[in-house]
Amino acid sequence: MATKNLSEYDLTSVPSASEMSFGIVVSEWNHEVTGALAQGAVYTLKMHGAKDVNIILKHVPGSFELTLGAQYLAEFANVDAIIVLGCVIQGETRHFEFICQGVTQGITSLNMKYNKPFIFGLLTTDNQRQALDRAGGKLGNKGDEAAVTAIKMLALKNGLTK
Ligand code: DLZ
Repeated sequence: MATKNLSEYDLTSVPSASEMSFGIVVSEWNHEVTGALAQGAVYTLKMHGAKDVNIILKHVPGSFELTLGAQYLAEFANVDAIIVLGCVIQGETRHFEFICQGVTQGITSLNMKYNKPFIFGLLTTDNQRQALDRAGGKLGNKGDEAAVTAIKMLALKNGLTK
């Protein structure tokens, strides 16, 4: 079981995001959790220099729609990286598995198709408590981590292509 704040990181190890642009797609399902993830992601991008004008945030109905929402942002908004944020909580049926598999495969494919970072910020938990612990609770905020990952992946790409 995770026992530490997983979002703790060395602030100085994160490159500047001042010249980067980001799309964020947020699922409305479990909005108490996903809203906190989104808040963390936006806060962290801005803390590392991203400008408001370079952050586009859009909502989709559920986590299953994150993949297409992310593809829309890649096609129709001129952003450098895209972060998807959702929360799937295990229920009594196998729905959970299908959504998680669908999003995982979908986001992986988008990374390859567009050759740009699509960051996987999907919580897949047994219950709401575990989700809240990872959305600004005692185990940090996966939205913060997704933001840092997006910045680092763009810096990697920029370092190789510019
Ligand atoms: C239907 C459904 C269920 C049961 N559970 C969740 C969930 O825990 N988290 C989530 O983000 N979405 C859930 N959904 C909705 C699906 O993601 C999707 O929106 C619908 O199946 C319509 O495609």
